[in-house]
Amino acid sequence: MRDGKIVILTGAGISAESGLATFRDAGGLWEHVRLEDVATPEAFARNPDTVHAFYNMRRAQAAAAAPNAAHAALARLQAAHPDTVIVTQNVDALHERAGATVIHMHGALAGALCAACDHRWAAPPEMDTTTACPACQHPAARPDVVWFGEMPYHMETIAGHLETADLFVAIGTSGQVYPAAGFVAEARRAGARTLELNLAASDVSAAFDAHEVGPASTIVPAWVH
Ligand code: BV8
Repeated sequence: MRDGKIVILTGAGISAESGLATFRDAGGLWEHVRLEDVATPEAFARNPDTVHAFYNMRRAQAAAAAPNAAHAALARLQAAHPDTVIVTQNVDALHERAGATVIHMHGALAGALCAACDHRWAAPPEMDTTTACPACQHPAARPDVVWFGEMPYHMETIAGHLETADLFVAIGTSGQVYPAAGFVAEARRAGARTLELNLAASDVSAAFDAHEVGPASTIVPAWVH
């Protein structure tokens, strides 16, 4: 399959069959905890222990998970067509562990960030309010993930890729979180064809030219073949 430059956006659905809970499906993360209590800077300022516990749990689950056939298929596609860009909203490392190079627009569980001096380092398996920054020793370490109300990472780079995409593909995302949910509109404006690979209709399905419905570990390898 040769579609010119392909830009792919993945969400929690691509990791669901690796055993990692999505956010908004039945049994999802937001059924057990309010995003306002664990995924905003205000929540971290208010109750860092609760936020650290949430990300420690997710870091452990992500470390115990394995990439599935969908992650492997995207890594194969990128190896065959190195101009393929994969932007992920996910904070797990399953794309990298399948051999792909990805842009983590919402950060990564593997990263720690110092809220005092902006130093970044590899997160320990468990973080808490005694985890000090190795550069400035300030105990203000936080997970290096993008919370609601914070600017996602690499937005200019991503905008450049959306401008030059021939095909934009969204995989395993509900299209409810911006600015990622707006990428399909940006790609269309730039003249790209658009394809959604998802288990169910998303909030932005109408914006896509084509759709494949099914579990990612089945429909992504079939699409990549
Ligand atoms: C910002 C990291 C501004 C942490 C996350 C308009 C424009 C801009 C912003 C906004 C806007 N309107 C509202 C906002 C604010 C907000 C927002 O979008 N709110 C929503 C709730 C309305 N956006 C923000 O705050 C963003 N920041 O805009 O900053 C700014 C400007 C200037 C200066 C400073 C700031 C930041 C958003 C990032 C928040 N962080 N995560 C963490 O992971 O804990 S977002 C969170 O939701 C996850 O990261 C996830 O990536 C993201 C999206 O969820 P999905 O990945 O789509 O997962 P979901 O469960 O929803 O859906 C799963 C899908 O998979 C489903 O469709 C399902 O059918 C499918 N599926 C399930 N199983 C399978 C499957 N598909 C295939 N196979 C399967 N087996």
